[in-house]
Amino acid sequence: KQANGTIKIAIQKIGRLSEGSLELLKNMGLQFETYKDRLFTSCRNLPIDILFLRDDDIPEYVQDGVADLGIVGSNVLDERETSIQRLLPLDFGYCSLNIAVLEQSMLLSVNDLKGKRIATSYPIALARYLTEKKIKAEIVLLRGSVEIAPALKVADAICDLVSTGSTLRTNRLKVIEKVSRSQAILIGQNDPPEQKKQLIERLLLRARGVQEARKYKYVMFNLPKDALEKITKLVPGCKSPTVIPLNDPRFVAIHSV
Ligand code: PRT
Ligand code: ZN
Repeated sequence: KQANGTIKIAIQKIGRLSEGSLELLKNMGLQFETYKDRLFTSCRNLPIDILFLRDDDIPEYVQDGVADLGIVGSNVLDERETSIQRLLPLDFGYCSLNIAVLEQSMLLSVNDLKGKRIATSYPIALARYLTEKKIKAEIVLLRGSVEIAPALKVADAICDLVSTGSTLRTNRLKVIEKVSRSQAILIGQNDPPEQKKQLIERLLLRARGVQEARKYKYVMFNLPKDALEKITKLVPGCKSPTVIPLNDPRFVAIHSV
């Protein structure tokens, strides 16, 4: 009976989203072990399996129902025609898809790209952007090492993800346009199986809880009693802070969210 109801969550095996994905699942209260080279692991405390996959495969796995939930960069979804649900942005894995050219290039904006060649691994997002801007340019599809295309004269510009910007700097490239932004996102099926709906809802609730909790801090400290009025204005808490008397009557402790 449990086998049917087991939820499968697909996350990236090795890469930029792995750590954030594992951290989220742990913070959601899932208890599991991870070992290098394992393709999946089962949770000890809930009927949940975690699958470790290449990020590019995750949308298909979710769409086909092999996985019930998945974590991918929204940029990966933007490149696909999959009918899946974007359930929750996860606030990690931030990057942006940018158009860049060699530092000494005369190309200064998207308008200068008419008739030029732009190398990218993200042809759909780029084509959409160019259409929007009414620019006709040639898209050169590369699967990797896009950043070296201008130096090799394979392209006049590139359109690639940037997070720290160090890859661009190393390759003497500068950004001239921002195409889109991306972050990790929790995805699910459009119409999940009936017997799984309840657990999926519960997991989503927990994921939202983890997201919410990240916005708050719980602080506690001691202070002289006569500073209390001033301090409560600074740390008002959700409703009002908890104030606890100390053994020394001149001081109190304050607890506040
Ligand atoms: O093996 P698998 O296919 O799973 O891994 P992958 O190599 O395809 O993925 P990975 O780990 O590189 O990226 C996974 C996801 O992380 C992407 O889909 C994005 O949503 C997100 N992400 C965030 C990034 C970056 N930042 C990023 N900077 N993905 C890729 N990059 C690349 C970029 O293409 C460029 O080559 O990193 C380089 C630039 O980085 P900076 O830091 O030098 O600017
Ligand atoms: Zn990939």
